[in-house]
Amino acid sequence: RYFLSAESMASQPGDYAAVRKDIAAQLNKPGYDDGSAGPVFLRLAWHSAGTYDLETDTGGSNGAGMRYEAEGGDPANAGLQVARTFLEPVKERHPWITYADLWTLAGVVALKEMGGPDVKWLPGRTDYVDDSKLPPRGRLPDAEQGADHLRQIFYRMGFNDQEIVALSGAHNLGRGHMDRSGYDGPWVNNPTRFSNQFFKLLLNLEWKPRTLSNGLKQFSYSDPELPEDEKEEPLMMLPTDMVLASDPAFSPWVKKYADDKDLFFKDFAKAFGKLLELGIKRDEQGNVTNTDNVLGGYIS
Ligand code: DDH
Repeated sequence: RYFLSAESMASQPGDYAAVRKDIAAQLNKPGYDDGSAGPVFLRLAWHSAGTYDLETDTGGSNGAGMRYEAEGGDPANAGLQVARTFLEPVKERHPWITYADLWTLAGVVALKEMGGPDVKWLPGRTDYVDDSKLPPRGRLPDAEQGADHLRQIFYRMGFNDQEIVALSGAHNLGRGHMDRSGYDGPWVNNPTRFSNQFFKLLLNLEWKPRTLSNGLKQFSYSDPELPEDEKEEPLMMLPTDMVLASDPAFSPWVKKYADDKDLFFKDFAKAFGKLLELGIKRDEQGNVTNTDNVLGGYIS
């Protein structure tokens, strides 16, 4: 017989359902942004994985390198400590889960809770940091740049043009923060609900260039029909978002996803699942084989 104690809140190693539940419980954040930690969880998952380089097999979510200044202090990751702090109580309840698994799973759970598709997720990432696998800075995309840059960044991870567009649809969620990236505002009116609205607005609104006080350029839309006192917060697009609509190979996918939400959800789920697996090697049972560590994982 087990006696109930505070410890009974904790879970058995491997009980990912319990972790999922606790991540979901962390999403509701009244007073923070648009009331949800969901968007910043998704961005944490993406930035943890999006440093991967296929050619050198460096970077990626394995190792949770963002815990350290070299990666966590990258200006591209500004603000993501907020997400990591929100997840700390979950780690405390389930100390057996690695940060690398927790952060990627948080993205998957957040997406689903915000109305998005199921993404296939497998555990097994370790928190062992192999110095030779640490990504240099500059691996994540720079919003001020153009199509060549987007291709260079995403081809490096092994994605194609269609996958670039699908993944970029994540900007249906969340917002730019002046004190993080320097950009300002949400892409859509309901930034905590996943949909294909980002693509629809990208194609259908008249976006006006706007230079922010910090010198960054973004594109802006506010409804000209609304009287001054009813004006809502303007919507925004990054320069790299606008490129998706103008580039001849990207734009057909923008149109497809604007027209077909199911296709977008299916393609997003597939590409996001692939992103989270970059650099993780598994055997046929799904067990990770590149866990050359005894330090990572759970030490009881
Ligand atoms: Fe992004 N993103 N992202 N993004 N992103 C920002 C916010 C969010 C770029 C730049 C920015 C993806 C691709 C790109 C999310 C998910 C994803 C911000 C604002 C910038 C800047 C950050 C801030 O100020 O807090 C660029 C450039 C690209 C690109 O070139 C393709 C991808 C692939 C994803 C993904 O998840 C698959 C999410 C979610 C946010 C909202 C975060 C928040 O806190 O809200």
